Amino acid sequence: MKPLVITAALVGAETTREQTPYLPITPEEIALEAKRCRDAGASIVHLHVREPDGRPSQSAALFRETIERIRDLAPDLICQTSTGGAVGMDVDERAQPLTLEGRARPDMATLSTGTVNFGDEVFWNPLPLVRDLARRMRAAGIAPEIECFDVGMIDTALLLAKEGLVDLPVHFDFVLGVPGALAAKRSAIEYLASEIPEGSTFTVAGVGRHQLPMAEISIELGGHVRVGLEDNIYLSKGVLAKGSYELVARAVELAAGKRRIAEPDEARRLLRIS
Ligand code: KMH
Ligand code: ZN
Repeated sequence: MKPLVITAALVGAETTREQTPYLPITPEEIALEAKRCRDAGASIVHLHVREPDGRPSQSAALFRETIERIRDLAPDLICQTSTGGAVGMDVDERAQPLTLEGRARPDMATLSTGTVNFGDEVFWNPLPLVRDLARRMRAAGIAPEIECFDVGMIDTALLLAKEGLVDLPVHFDFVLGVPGALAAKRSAIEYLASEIPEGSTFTVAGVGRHQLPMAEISIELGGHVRVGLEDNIYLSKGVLAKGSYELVARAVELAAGKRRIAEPDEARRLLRIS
């Protein structure tokens, strides 16, 4: 059976403790949640961090503490840091996790390749900013995951490859169902998957109630999956997930008989992460 890489998006920038008491906030809470997700079948954790009061942050110090704690508890997990941060952050703020070295250096980081409506707000990614982040990732030797919230973002990734800022093949994440961006539907995944360059890989992150249905379609179509409280807080209608680990466990169930779950070392090879 073809291996399935599961990413757990543990925190995000938008989910609040008011929405769910299970959202991890401190580095210790995030690391414990990462370990639970690793045990449930995740090989990658997508990381944001929060200030002690819950505000979204891209603080290098908070990322350092979080990643070091994760490496203590789950040494083989692939740590993928956000460079999107929260809407309204500037590029230097967003790029802070890319400066980390030693044990705290992330294995991978997100690279959103276009500006997009994000609910009532705008997630601002003009080309000079995207190039700047791509250059910083390249200089740090950190593998990008191309975040596509809309179809043209694949084309922009190809432009960056032409400019020598991104190596092909590359790993994509199709984020589907953000209000104002590309909707979560099977035809969107089929189209996006048909557009990525030869040898590239993709993950699908469905937002809100679309998370598990989109994961199921991606499993069927040979893609990988991202689940977790960043994108969806419910295990089923009206039932809060007690953590991202429950959503990881659900993804494992969805894959039963169709895909085998990749361990982190295999995920590293599949997604070309050094
Ligand atoms: N919080 C969103 C505005 C990423 O992690 O790179 C951006 C985001 C994408 O979450
Ligand atoms: Zn994120």
